[in-house]
Amino acid sequence: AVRGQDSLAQDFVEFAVQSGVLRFGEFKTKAGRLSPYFFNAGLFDDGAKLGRLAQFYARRILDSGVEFDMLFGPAYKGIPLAAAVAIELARLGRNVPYAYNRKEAKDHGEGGSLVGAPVRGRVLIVDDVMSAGTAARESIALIQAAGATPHAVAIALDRQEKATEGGQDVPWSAVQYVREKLGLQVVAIAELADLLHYLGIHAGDELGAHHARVLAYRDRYGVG
Ligand code: OMP
Repeated sequence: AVRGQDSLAQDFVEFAVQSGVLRFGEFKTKAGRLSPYFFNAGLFDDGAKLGRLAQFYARRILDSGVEFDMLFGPAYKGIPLAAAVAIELARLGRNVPYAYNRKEAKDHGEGGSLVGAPVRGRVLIVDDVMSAGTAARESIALIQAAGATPHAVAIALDRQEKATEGGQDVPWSAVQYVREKLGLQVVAIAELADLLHYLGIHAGDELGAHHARVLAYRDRYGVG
């Protein structure tokens, strides 16, 4: 698909910018890169925004044709995402179980680190952003340890940048690694190319000023 002209992705980038979720400036990423943009999904911080976000995920998931038996939301940011997407999918007629993990295993009460529906079958992980891929690997390991199959990942933004291994940049992105090496389907509402397309369209206004900086970042850390 020609992602730069993907209208769902363009609508999503606009929604993220207007919600203050996608910001421009100087940000340090988890992998230690100085990025001219940052996507903070925690700022979809009211019911209307979270509901609209869930609609974007659900449409992408259903349009992709990806198969799944349940949703999994990795702590912490994936938890409200998986819950909201589960509600939206049910509203659209596709009711599936969902589960999430806690970061600290409990030694009393229900015990264990997984909460919600039993983790089994083909699991669709719902997460926010994939950059270098550390978070995705942790979720995959958790699902495997529960005896289920990590089958696919749905994210809001694929930053399309080089993954890191042992602190070194490698020439493929985390999404490419998860798709090609781990064999999971990855569905993203938008990717870096969509953001660049959006900034290109706004070349005349104040957002246009960020276009060159994001292009320079892609030249340094991006993948094809
Ligand atoms: P990886 O685990 O390296 O793929 O990075 C993904 C995580 O980085 C996300 O779950 C966030 O915690 C954080 N992040 C963002 O949320 N937004 C961004 O634009 C960039 C990052 C990041 O640090 O790379």
